[in-house]
Amino acid sequence: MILEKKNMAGRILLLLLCMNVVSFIVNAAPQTCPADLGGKCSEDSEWEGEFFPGIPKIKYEGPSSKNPLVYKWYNAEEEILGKKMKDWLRFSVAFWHTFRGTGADPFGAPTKFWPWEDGTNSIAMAKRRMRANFEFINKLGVDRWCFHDRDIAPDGKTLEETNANLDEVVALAKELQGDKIRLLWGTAQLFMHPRYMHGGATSSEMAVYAYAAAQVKKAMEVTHYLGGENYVFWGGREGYQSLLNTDMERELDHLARFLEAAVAYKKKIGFNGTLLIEPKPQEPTKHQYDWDAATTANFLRKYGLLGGIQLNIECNHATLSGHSCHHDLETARINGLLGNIDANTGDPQIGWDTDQFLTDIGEATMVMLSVIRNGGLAPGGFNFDAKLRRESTDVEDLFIAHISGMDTLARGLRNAAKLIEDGSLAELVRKRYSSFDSEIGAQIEAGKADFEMLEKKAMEWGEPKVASAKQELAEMIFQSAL
Ligand code: XUL
Ligand code: CO
Repeated sequence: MILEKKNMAGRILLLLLCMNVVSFIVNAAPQTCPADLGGKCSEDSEWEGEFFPGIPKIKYEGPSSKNPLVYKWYNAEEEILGKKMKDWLRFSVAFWHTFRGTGADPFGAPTKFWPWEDGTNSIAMAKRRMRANFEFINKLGVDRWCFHDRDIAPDGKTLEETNANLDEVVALAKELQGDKIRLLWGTAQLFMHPRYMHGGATSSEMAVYAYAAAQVKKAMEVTHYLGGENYVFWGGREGYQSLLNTDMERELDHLARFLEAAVAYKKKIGFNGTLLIEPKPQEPTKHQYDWDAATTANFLRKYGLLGGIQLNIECNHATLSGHSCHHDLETARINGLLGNIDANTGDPQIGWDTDQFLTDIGEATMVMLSVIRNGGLAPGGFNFDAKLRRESTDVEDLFIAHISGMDTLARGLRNAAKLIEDGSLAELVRKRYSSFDSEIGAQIEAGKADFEMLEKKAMEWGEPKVASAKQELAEMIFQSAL
């Protein structure tokens, strides 16, 4: 009997589904409030009260605190090497991970069901998420955020409608930013939609190139409107899956034309932010054109784009390209291109972009050595392009992850400052190259030593004495600062 009833209900559901009635019922009344929220969400879809009611404003308590919701190393106003910690670090929350990350992976469904989400991608939902974002930023006590156009506002049926959706959400973001919170950077998402399957600026389809240009134009306009300090290009699909069907030279030429047009448009609208390219070697494409800092620097040099564009180095991208984060930071820095850091780390055993919060103090210290040598990152900063693990599902985990990432970099800053103030590491390096401080060394470095002269000297001096590199001593000095 029970079985019969179930069968009957099943048949009715199937029938309704066939008639598209079920989806009609769902679509007819787009949800604007979570079903189980009771009084928290009113008719006009505005959220009442706090999004993070149990979380206080995060304060500095110092290293001896056992409270997970305080800073132990990051003390925003404290001065290190003549600059406040907050000005060295310029932290930013990445909207896409913190507010659009669902925990889904290629093998599993979403695991995060934040209380303010209603399962839709409506404008009302986008606005509510934006409010959650700013409450999060305020409670965390950071001053900056970053976004992709499509993660803050839903696609419409046409580009005009999509732009109007974006404008509506951006207007709210502008209001919520007030005069305290800044947009570190905005960017256009040119990788999710199927139209971008061959790339945006490097697509084989001219109409897609045009669509990508229109999307970037709009994203630059809203970034400018929000007072953005930078604008980022991450070419997720600007690369190839096979060289057999790809005209690499033509695609790279197109990418350069695209960036030239962006530089021109930036000037036209009076946007003074820095344009940044974010290198990544692969994922989702087999080969991405902006493989690493050196490849991207060469691309900029070849196409005469140096001066107009800098680099946003992401640690997990650097390690995917076979370098350390420190290597890519130094490569960017010595080329005068270090503009911003996407702060995260990968996993030594997993071969993809795991986007984890950095917790390795040694790595953070090396990162901060580069940042200090660069004189800081401004107008760039540290954007937490990092996400919770799929299995971390509490709202407080969002706070704990950011606090831990911020404390790690703050600790790196303190350690790097210690190393610089102590001076023994710099002295070790200086000594190592001291033979170039001689008269002939100075001539070599000035480009005034020809081969004939050097041959004469080599014969006169005989077999050179070669000193130890002192690597273990360097490692010992470095460790002593951690
Ligand atoms: C992807 C990545 C992006 C960029 C912005 O690996 O890092 O989120 O930072 O498009
Ligand atoms: Co990134």
